[in-house]
Amino acid sequence: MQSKGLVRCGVSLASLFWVATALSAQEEGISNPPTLRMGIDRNAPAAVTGVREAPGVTSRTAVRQNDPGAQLELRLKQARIQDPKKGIKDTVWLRGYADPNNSNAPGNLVAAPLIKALPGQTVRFDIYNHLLPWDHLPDNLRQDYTRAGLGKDVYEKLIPPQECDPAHDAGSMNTPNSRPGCFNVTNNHFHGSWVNPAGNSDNVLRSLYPGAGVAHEYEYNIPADHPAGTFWYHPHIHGSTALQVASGLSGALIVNGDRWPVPGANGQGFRSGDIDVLLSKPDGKPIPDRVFMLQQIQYECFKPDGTPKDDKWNCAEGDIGAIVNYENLGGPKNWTNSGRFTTVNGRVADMLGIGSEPGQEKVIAGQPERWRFIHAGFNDSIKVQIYPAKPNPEKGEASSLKALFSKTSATDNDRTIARVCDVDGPPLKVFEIAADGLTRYQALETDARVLQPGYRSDVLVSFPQPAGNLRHQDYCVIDSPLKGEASVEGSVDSRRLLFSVRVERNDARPQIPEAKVVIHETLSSAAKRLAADRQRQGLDVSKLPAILADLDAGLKLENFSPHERLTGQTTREQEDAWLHVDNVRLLRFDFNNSVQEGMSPPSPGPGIGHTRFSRSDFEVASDPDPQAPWAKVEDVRFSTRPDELIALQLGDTDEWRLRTADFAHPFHIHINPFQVVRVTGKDGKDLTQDPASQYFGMKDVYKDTIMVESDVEVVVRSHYERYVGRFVLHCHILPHEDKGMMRLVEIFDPGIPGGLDGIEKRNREAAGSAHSH
Ligand SMILES: [Cu+2]
Repeated sequence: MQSKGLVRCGVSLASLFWVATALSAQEEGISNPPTLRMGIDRNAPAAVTGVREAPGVTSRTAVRQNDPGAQLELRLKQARIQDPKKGIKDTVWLRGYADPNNSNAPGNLVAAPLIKALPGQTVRFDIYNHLLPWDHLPDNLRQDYTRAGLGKDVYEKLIPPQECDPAHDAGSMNTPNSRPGCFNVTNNHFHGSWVNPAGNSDNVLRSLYPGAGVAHEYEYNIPADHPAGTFWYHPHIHGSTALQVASGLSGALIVNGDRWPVPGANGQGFRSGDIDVLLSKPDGKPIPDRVFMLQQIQYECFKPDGTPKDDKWNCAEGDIGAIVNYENLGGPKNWTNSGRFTTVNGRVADMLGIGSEPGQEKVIAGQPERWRFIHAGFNDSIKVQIYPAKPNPEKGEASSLKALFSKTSATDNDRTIARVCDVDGPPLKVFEIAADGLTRYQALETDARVLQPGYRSDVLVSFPQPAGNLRHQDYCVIDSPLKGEASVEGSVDSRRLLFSVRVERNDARPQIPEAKVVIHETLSSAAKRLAADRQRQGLDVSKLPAILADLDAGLKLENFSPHERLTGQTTREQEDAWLHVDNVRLLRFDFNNSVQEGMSPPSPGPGIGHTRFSRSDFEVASDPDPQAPWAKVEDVRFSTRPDELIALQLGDTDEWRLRTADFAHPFHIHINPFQVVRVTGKDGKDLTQDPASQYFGMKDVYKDTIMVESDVEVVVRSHYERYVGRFVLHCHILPHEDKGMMRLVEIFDPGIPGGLDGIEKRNREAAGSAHSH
């Protein structure tokens, strides 16, 4: 169909050749990352799996032999990454996750497998850490590496064995003198998910040492009332997080839901629905659902024998790309100088809507799609904007953006974008329905989404019909410049192509209305269709009129937003009425001067200061001046000392006032998300109302990660529900976290005698007596 259409319209031979090439090469074109094969859930009741009815299968061991379940194998993995400087693919060997159950998954992808989950499901998988010295590797891995031309000498240069004494686990890695190291030790974090932080769930204080055949079992009990949305997972071992995430160890975690909003018990309140139910086509099937893992893999080049090259950012034929330590990892200048690109599902400047593999469905004009962006890097803030390609900017180029950008270096990107993408015209409008995976109260119509490290943004897009008789129109999805103080790079960068898109003519609907109308129509008709289904089954549909009225009133999604408001409805006066706030917490990032000292143990080092006012203190004390230097706040590097623990109480709602003493740092806290109350600039201006600010449209939005610009106060509120235990908050510039910009947090059950004051007092006393021994 595709090539017939092209022939009929007389598109140039060059583009025909290119399309044919793309179709024949299985690994060309952007597709969703492969899904982790979950296997039989050996802990589920027999009725679900049928396993226990199988003859001879009676014990847990037998079940395991029969079906090993989901596995993530951490190992050195070969990937091929396009280097547009030279227009060739580099061979890189990185710490990566393989899915041993899915041999069909493209082997050269750096992105980790996508994990799909449902509310109420327990997600179980085993991590095997095979980052072992050569002589301890399982035979099959040693054979794999040898076959791929990687021998013992080179292998041990790429992942040198390191002394990581288990006795020092909580010590050497997690004390005030902590420093990066132990790059072959790992663990796992479900970023943004609301789950148990302890045991073998979302426990980032756990250490998985390398060991052949050792299955580290993870069990994530996704509660039945967990919101559906876009989350992600990555290792979170202190001292190694940045190195491992920079190697591509991050994957999407998608929670799908099919809940329809219904009134609460006794008619009080309501149970929110999942936005997923509104995102279906007239035939009831879901609209295209694209996942974009944005990774920043800053590999260096090594000679074929594994020795470092002087020209570390230019791999020649036969060279090996790898990330071996922190020496050249991260840092604004390093990233820019490296010429590396943000990869999208492991691809550099590739194209969406081409190819014929599963997951490479075409993008059709006027058919809405859900795009889930996940910022899994830390080197570069990303401002996503979508522009049409210019019509025939130069002979042949209009239909081969992919070919053009696969050979356009980072430094040439800005010029080439100006030449072939219509960046002088308006960008495409997108509709953000969820921030950090959590459905907004109202979709935000915008022409740009700023993604900071750790952020997610779910947007709905609908492309217009290609002009004239053209069969397709291409688009440039670019990373536009951000001002320095708004970004992790700290300086204005130039435009880069993230990926291009081929949009096909919609023959079934010649006249396509504007995107807002298409999206409204899609959501409303899905609501009506599903309500009719429910009505036939005798299920509650009383929310339908409110849902439709909300959609009519500017795509409001009140019934699909999973959290209740912790803020006053609109005004500062209402917010300040302290209706729900138990504690006010001041928190400040402070990098001090260690940035110049490299990664040797810096002193005093980056840290996060924190101080707490209980509600009663706070009402007596005067409102802390948002512009004051917060002299009382003590900066503390990551530590497990009890007196430096931030103690929270289950059931409390706290207000967090976030600031930075130097440059911008993204704040992230595990387990419970927070609601943005206000973001105040230096002049007292509310930046959530300023279209030029990255905070625009963020008022009342729930998130788990938020950039704290210098000269800005970010005020958020969080309610601690269900889960007690220890976890962390930290800067999501991961090398900062590894250097100590992280704090230990613990949620305690309420009712402890003396409350939080008592815990803090006891912790101080415990630390005092520990020191005197
Ligand atoms: Cu930071």
